[in-house]
This record gives sequence, C-alpha cells and structure tokens, in this order.
Amino acid sequence: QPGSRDRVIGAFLGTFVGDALGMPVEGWTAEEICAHYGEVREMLPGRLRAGTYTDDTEMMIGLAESLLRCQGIDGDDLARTFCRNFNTRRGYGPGTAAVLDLISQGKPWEEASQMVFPGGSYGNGAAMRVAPVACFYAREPAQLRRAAIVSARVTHAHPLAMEGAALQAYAISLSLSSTGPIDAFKFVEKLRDFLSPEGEEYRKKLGCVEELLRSTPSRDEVIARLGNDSRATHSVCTAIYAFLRHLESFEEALVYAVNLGGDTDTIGAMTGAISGAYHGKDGIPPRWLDKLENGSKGRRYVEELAAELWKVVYLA
Ligand code: 8NA
Ligand code: MG
Ligand code: MG
Repeated sequence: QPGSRDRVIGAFLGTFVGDALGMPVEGWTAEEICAHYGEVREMLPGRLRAGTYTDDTEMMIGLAESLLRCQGIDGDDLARTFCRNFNTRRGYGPGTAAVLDLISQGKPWEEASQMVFPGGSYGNGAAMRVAPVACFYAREPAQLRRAAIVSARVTHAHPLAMEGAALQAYAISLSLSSTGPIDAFKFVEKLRDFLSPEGEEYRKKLGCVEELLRSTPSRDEVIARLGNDSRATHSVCTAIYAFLRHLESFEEALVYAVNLGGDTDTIGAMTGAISGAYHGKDGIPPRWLDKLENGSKGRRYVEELAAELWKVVYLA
C-alpha cells in the first residue's frame, strides 16, 4: 500500500539500520573492509556498541520530533531541537558540530550555518536525516522541495547540500508512494525532472546512475563515478544507485551500499531510507532490527515517531 504505516516506519528504521550497519567501518576503504571482514552483513561493534546509531539517526529523530511538534517545518524549532539532542559521542561532521555550537551560543541559525566553510557546508548531513520530511510531505510534492530545503538550511547553507537533501527526500517519497514494482529508469527520470537548474552536478551523476544500471560495473568503477564520501554530491546518488541496483531486497541494497566503503553509515542510512520506504518494515531483516539499541531514544522510540507521523499525515 502506498504511504502505508509499515512503509513510513520502514523509511525511519531503514535510516537507523543503515546507520548502525555502516557505523563500524565509517571511513574505511572498500579494500580495508574486504580484507578485515570479507563483507559486512551483520551488526558489528565499532567506535560504539553493535546496533548503535550515530549523528545520522540522532538528527533524523530531531527532525521528526520538530515536525510533529510544529506540524510542519519550522527552522527555529528545528535548530533548538538539534542542539538539545546533540550528543558528541555519536560522531558529528565537523561543520555541523561547529554550527550547533554557534547556535547554542546564541547565533541565529541563518548566520551560524554560513560561518562554516566558504559558502556553508555541502556535506551530506542534511540529506542523511531527511526521511521524516519526505514522509510528512509525500502527499504534497510541491511543498516537499521547500520543506527539505528549509530542513537542510538550518545547518547546511551551501546550495549543493540543500539540493542533495531535496533530491534524497524526493527519492524517498517516490519510493514510499509507489503503487507497484519500481522501474529503475523511470525512477531516475523523475528524479532528474525534480532537480532545480542549479542541480547540474546531480544531473550528471544521475546520468552515471543510468549508465551503471545498464551494465555490471565493478565496485571500483561505481565508487569512481558516483563517489562514496561525505559530500552530498558524492553520496546521495550513490545511495540511489544502491537502492535501484538491488530493488528486490532491502538487505542486498544495504549490504551493497555499506561495502562500498567511505561514508558507510551515511550512505547506508540514505539507502536504507529509500529502500525501507519501498519494502516497509516487513522487508527489513528481523535479525538486524533485533540488534538495534533500544534505550530511551532507541528502536521503539523511532518506531513510535514514525507511527505518529503516519497518523498525522495519512489519517488526517
Ligand atoms: P560537515 O558539514 O562537516 O560536512 C562533511 C564534510 O564535507 C566536511 O567535514 C568537509 O570535509 C566537507 N565539506 C563540506 N562543505 C565544504 C565546503 N564548503 N568546502 C570544503 N569542504 C566542505 O558535516 P555533515 O553533517 O554534512 O557531515 C555528515 C557526515 O558527518 C556523515 O558522514 C556523518 O556520519 C558524520 N561523520 C562522522 C564521523 C565520525 O565522527 N566518525 C566521520 C565522518 C562523518
Ligand atoms: Mg554518522
Ligand atoms: Mg557518515
């Protein structure tokens, strides 16, 4: 069922599962992962215990909390919520950590997010957390772009970070509202039509996605053409590709994404969000769900947030 409760929960838990699966090998090359583990297919311990989420999911939680509290996107409330939840132990990108510190010291977010890097951050930190926006606005595509951009702008002022967040949000919403099997090439076409004129880098990357889907490229070729680092331009389309390459299975899409190396937790989180919105919670391997942390803001809480958001959007 398009927009079903199971699929909204799938988008949220998909982010969490991808983040936790990639966490132990974040920053490793594909070769290093291969030499050490062969392949990552289970929840492993790393900097944090097995099944622990990082900044990706912590910020997704903040975004969902704020959307529910304000019944929509509100930059001021979102900034406060990110700051309240900010736990350095989870590992934040240096730009985002600096922006949140500035906001906590009283700087308005509009200024703080311009103060890191020239022109603001173009990191993938805005795209990685965007699943709640995609679910909240899935029925209002015209509003989806604006909402994704505001949600990004609080920490990421660079146009490429905002465009990446909008693209990722749209991919999740397409997946969530699909009524039957997805055609990978039509999916890419819709994504391309969604891009703004400034989205040229993404348009090129989506062209690469199409070409790669037509062949059976090596892992190295995929990394070379799409990227696997923490820039939005070098990770959002990688996640879209992992999803489309393995449309049939949440598990295979996620294993593929994480084993590309680089920004593994984040490419995992983004792949998990798109694939989870398509397959639903029922498509996520139970052995992964069982391993997720379940403290006060753990798995149960994330499911509750997703169910609450679904109620607001789909039972209204
Ligand atoms: P960010 O704003 O620091 O951006 C990520 C990176 O992109 C930066 O550190 C820079 O290297 C680069 N970058 C971004 N904008 C510019 C610019 N204008 N000019 C030059 N370089 C730039 O943080 P973010 O929130 O966007 O990043 C998300 C990433 O941080 C995710 O991978 C997430 O998992 C987390 N992360 C954590 C760790 C860790 O603690 N182990 C490591 C890497 C990333
Ligand atoms: Mg992370
Ligand atoms: Mg990361």
